[in-house]
Amino acid sequence: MPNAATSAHPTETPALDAIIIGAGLSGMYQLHCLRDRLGLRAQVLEAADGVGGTWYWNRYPGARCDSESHSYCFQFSDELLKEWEWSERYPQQPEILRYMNFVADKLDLKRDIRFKTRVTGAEYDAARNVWHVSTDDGGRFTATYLITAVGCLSTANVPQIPGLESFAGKAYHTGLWPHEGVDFRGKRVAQIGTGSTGIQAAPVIAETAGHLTVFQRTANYSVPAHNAPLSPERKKELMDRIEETRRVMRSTPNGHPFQIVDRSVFDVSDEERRRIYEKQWEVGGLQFRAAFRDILLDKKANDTAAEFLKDKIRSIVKDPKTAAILADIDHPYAAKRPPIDSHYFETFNRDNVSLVDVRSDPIEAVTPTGIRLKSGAEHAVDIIVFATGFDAMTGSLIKLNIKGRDGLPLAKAWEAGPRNYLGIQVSGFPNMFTLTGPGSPSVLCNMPVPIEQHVEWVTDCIAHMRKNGIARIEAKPEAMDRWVAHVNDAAKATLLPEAHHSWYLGANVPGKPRVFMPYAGGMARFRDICNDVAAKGYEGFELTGAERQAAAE
Ligand code: N01
Repeated sequence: MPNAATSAHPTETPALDAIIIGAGLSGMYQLHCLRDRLGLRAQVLEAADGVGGTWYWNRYPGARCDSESHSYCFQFSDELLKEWEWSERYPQQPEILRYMNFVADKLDLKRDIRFKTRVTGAEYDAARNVWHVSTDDGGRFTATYLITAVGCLSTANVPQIPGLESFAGKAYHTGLWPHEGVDFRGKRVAQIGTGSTGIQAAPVIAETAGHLTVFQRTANYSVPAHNAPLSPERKKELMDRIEETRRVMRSTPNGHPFQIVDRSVFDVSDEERRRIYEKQWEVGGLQFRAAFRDILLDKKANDTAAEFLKDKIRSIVKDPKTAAILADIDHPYAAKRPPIDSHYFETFNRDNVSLVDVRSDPIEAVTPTGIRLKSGAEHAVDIIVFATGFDAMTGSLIKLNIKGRDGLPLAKAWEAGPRNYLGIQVSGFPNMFTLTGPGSPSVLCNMPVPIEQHVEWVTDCIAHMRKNGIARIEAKPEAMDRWVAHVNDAAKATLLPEAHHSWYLGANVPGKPRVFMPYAGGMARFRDICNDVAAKGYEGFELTGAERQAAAE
């Protein structure tokens, strides 16, 4: 990277208005907004050879969205909504990838996306008020605005298990799945991890594997998805209710198309509560937690849901020892991202599936032939599937090697955990916007909703800057401090921090600071806060006019 203080740049005019890093949902929509609404010169840089982000990389068996298909798509355009038809209640990865290509083609986005181009560094040049971005193919780009659209769950977390490099079989991480697929037929497969991904993958792997051994460190709840094809009647109903769905999604704390019922767990009798949980179990999916308003707020209320779900595990899984390990859950229900499944617990009733508790007997090493536990027990396998999650929310941003004013690395600014304002801007990094960054509601929501909100807010902000001759926007340190405190308070008002092994806290990556990263105050509230900030002239941001900028140089 050029040193901002000393390097001479041949051209004084920035070649681009904006560089957007990533061509997932957020990068695609940001490009559309900046290019087609504001008329700016925007370029997307994308490491993959296609659009899709998460849905490009996560091609593991069983990969599908846990949001219902009609809500997991852009809402900003009726035309896009009406021209696309989902086939199932929960769309599979290939269908979502097709949808994203449909959107990219429809909006003619691909001509401004440079594929197979990985960003290796970005540095703010204070003298010229531009960002210089370098890429792995030797590319150099300069732009006024730097917008990261790298997703929250895109840096694979492969545990550094001693001996892994000696493994003679094949090892795969679910988030970096080979495009040609993996043939499990007749193979002995180890799956490490039982989060949302592992719970989706295990039943599908078990269908063809010779034997599947699931290595579970933290037992997890799951609710059946009850996935099914969408009938023509249901498709029509969803189409007729576009407006209503959109209204609900914008008003709920998590951006899903269902309301949380406004009643306490303790407003009803034990019998009535049981009946309600049974009904929610039949409805299936993430909606289970919406049965009462206090499930994620009050431990005693949560216990009722947790006990119901543990009972379900014990009733489904036939072997009592396996059932006991699966139901030995140490955190409140939904304090970790709650998985939903298609026959996950039933999978443990198959003859070719076994469960290993690596909480009581941890994995000690990978050997050339399999996995060895601390007790000395050996599990011979041909394939290891790491469903071990991601260096979430901060990993992909830090990896970009971003340097702000005076060469301050983002990694240094976030040494003790992420600090920003509204999840979108970091003091010391002017004109840089982090879409769905830590401190935003993002991962606690149905993602397209926070994505659209963040992109639209950034677009309005940039439009405001250009209209008013503002050269630079930067979060004030005190606004950032207040936001970080507010994010902490919002998390503490819930049971979310009680899941000590959660990636929300960075606990899944050794050495990562334990900071609750997403904003738990709810999407609707977040939207109001952001709108209010903008209405008050971007309160909490330092806005520098072009003249002041020139005088300062
Ligand atoms: O990852 P996770 P994921 N030894 O971090 C275990 C989203 N998603 O890929 O809990 C043994 O949740 C780890 O154990 P522990 C969704 O937001 C969305 O499943 O750390 N085990 C855990 O069991 C989700 O939350 C969809 O003790 C080890 C598992 O690996 C997020 O992605 C679909 C280990 C990791 O679970 C991440 O889910 C799927 C080790 N060394 C996922 N290291 C949609 O629907 C880790 N584990 C859109």
